[in-house]
Amino acid sequence: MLASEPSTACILGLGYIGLPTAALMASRGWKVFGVDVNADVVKTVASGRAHIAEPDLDGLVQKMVLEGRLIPKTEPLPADVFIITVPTPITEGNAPDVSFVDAAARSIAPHLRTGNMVILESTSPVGTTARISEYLANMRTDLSFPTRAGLAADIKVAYCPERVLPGRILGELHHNDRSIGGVSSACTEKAIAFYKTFVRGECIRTTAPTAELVKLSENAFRDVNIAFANELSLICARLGIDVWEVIALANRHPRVKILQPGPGVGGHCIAVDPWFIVHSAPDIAPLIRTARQVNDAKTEYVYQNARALLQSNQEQSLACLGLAFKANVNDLRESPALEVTEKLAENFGARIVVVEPNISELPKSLKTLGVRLVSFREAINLCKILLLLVDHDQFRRISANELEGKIVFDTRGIWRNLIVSKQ
Ligand code: SAJ
Repeated sequence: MLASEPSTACILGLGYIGLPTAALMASRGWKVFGVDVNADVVKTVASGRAHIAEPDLDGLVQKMVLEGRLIPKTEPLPADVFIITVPTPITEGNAPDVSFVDAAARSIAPHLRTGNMVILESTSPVGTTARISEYLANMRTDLSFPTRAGLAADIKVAYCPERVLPGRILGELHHNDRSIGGVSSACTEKAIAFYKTFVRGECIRTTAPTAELVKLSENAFRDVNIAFANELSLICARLGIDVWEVIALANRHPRVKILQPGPGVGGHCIAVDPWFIVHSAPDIAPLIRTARQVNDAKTEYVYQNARALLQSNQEQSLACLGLAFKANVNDLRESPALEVTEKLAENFGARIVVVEPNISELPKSLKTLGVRLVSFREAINLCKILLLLVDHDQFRRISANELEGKIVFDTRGIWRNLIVSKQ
């Protein structure tokens, strides 16, 4: 860190982005107050552990807490830089819910001093950064903010989205390029100097609304492309063609890169963020909206087909292989695998067993329906029907012999060379 740089930061929200960012900044010389409204999270971090499973995070958190550089708190404290990394979910009607961002802004308002910077990292609808600047200006009339005072404002406000991939968060936080948009150009410059203290990727100047839309566009782009693959998988199933072979061969074209079909799209980002764009311009976003619907419909398709297999094999059990939203993570949020499993369990109860190597306990919703969590080997011994929902590495370690005599529904195509799979 440069000697002239400010040295204390306060990060609001110790989740998938906040905690790794706090630990990484602490390791680059910052004194970081890590704030979370959940006292259990604060307690876990204070004991030197990460409450989320992410490679290398536990060790780094432990080291930074022990060295006194990462200080977990339930309330914000005065700092040079405030970074908001709280969740921005969607409502039942697919509208953005920015109430956690507003609450975080409210909580830092009393601590702001001239020279401070507020950075929003949460994925947010276009206009949120300027709105937060106004929100703070109304709470702190003794200070000036860039939406009203421009370059000379006492407080600088900027937007800088994260774009890290769960499973590779620490490395990507350090190496990914960042789009950084201030409410004024002075805010942008100050935010760039800040990120350069711990990011090795390029820090690129833009405006706050552009940076907000860049983040949403990245995830909507991926969602639309996965929807294409999922739609293709339905077409191939009807025509009796192996979709994975079609994609592999089409991708030999130098300008074609089709993504992979699956049981739908999960996680807290790609299944959510496109709705922020649709919400901001509903009459002119039919493609983005339809992609969401296509991906959600794929989950229903998988459920209906698995249900039919159970109905036509009355005496048999079915193993749901994987609950996580994607391969090799323990995150079950917005997981299509979990959704399919819950619906099957509601209808078939104890005929369903689950294998999820990344968790030690089933979610309550499944436990109460009589579903058991078993090992991969046990599931193969117990069940005639195997429903592959997540492409965890462990599920790749199986031989053609072990699949013999099984009814296999492989939604990820990882066993396509072992059997004639059904997508
Ligand atoms: N999926 C498919 N087919 C594919 C690729 C993914 O069905 O070909 C599914 C996955 O199984 C999963 C979902 O899509 O259910 C999302 O997985 P992902 O690995 O594509 O993305 P996330 O949600 O883990 O992280 C994304 C990333 N965004 C992009 O790649 C554009 C990440 O860089 C962002 O930082 C993150 O969202 C975020 O926080 O917004």
